[in-house]
Amino acid sequence: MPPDPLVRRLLKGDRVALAKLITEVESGSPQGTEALRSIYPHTGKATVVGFTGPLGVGKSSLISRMVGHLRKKGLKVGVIAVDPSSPFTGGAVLGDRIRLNLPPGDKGLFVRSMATRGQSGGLSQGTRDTVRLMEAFGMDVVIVETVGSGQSDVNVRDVATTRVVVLVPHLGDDIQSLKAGLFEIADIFAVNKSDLPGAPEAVRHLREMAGILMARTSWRADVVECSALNATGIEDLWKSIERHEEFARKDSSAREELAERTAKELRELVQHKMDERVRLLLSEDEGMQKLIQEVSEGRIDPYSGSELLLGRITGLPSKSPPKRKTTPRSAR
Ligand SMILES: Nc1nc2c(ncn2[C@@H]2O[C@H](COP(=O)(O)OP(=O)(O)O)[C@@H](O)[C@H]2O)c(=O)[nH]1
Ligand SMILES: [Mg+2]
Repeated sequence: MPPDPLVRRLLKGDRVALAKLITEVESGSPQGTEALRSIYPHTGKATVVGFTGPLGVGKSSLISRMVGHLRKKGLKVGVIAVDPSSPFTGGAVLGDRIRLNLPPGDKGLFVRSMATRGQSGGLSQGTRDTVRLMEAFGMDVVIVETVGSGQSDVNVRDVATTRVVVLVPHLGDDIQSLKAGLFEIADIFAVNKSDLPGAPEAVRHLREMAGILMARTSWRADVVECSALNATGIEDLWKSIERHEEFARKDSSAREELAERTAKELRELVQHKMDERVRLLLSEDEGMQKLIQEVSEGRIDPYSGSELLLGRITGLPSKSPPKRKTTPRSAR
C-alpha cells in the first residue's frame, strides 16, 4: 500500500484525488514525483489515443462523440486537451453544436486541459504523467488532443500508442505541405466533416498516398470517414483504433518504438534534472561563483569552465583548464 493517502484514494477511483495529484505533478512537487513513483506499477494498461491535426478540423468535437460512444460501452475515459484553444474549458466537453447526453457528473469521464506554459519538465512530461495518473485512477481509455503540425510542443508520439490524424475534405494546399510529416505520425486518418462535399475524394486520395508512402512499413494507415456533427463513422473509428492497438501489442516495430519512446523520456528527465542542478550550482555554489568570475575575466575559457562544472555535477574528473600565461582578457 502506498503511504500517501492521496495516492491510495486515487487508486480507489477518487476524482478529487486525481485532480489534486495532476496539479501536484504539473508543478513538479516532491509529492507529485513520489506519487508517480508509487503508481507506476498501475500504469501502462489503458488504451492511449492521440488526436492531432490542424486547428478547427473538429478534433474536440470528434473526441466528444468518441467519449459518448465509449461511455455507452461502459468504458471509463480520460481526456487530456493540450490545445490551448480547446473548448474543453472548465470540464465541459461540448463542442458548440454537439451534445453528449451524458448524465451530469458522469463518474466515468474526467477531462483535463493542460497548461501550455510553466510545465515542470516540459509539456511532454506533463502529459505523460497525467496519462499515468488517469491510468492508475482506472481509466480504460485516455485520449490526448494536440494541435498538430508543429504548433504545439507536445509530440503525440511521446505519449500515445495510436495516433489519429484528423483532417477535413478539401484541405487543399495544407495537406500538400503537411503530407510527409502526417504519414510519419498517423496510424489512422479520420476525415471529419464528411457531411460536407468532397469527403469520398479525400478518403480515396489519402488511401492512395498511404499505399505509396507506407508501402514498406508493417502498418498502413487506415482512413476513416466520419462526421462529428452527424455522429457517423464513430464506431468505425473506434474499431480502427482497436485494430491498431492489437497490432501494436504484437508487432516488433511497435515494440521498438516503445523502447525509443522510453529512451526519450529518460533522456528528457535527466536533461531536466541536470538543468536544475546546473542552475542551482551556478547561482549558489561559492566555487562556481568564482568559476563564473574567472571565465568572465578571461582567466579560464568557457569550454574548460563547462568541463569543470560538469565534473562537479557528475563527480567524474574533468580536463583541467590550460594554465594561462597571458594577461587576463579584461586587462588586454
Ligand atoms: N460541418 C461539420 N462541422 C463540424 C464537424 N465537427 C466539428 N465541426 C465544427 O468545426 C468547428 C471546430 O471544431 P472543434 O472540434 O473545435 O475543432 P478542433 O480545433 O480540431 O478541436 C466547430 O465549429 C465545430 O462545430 C463536422 O463533422 N461537420
Ligand atoms: Mg480542439
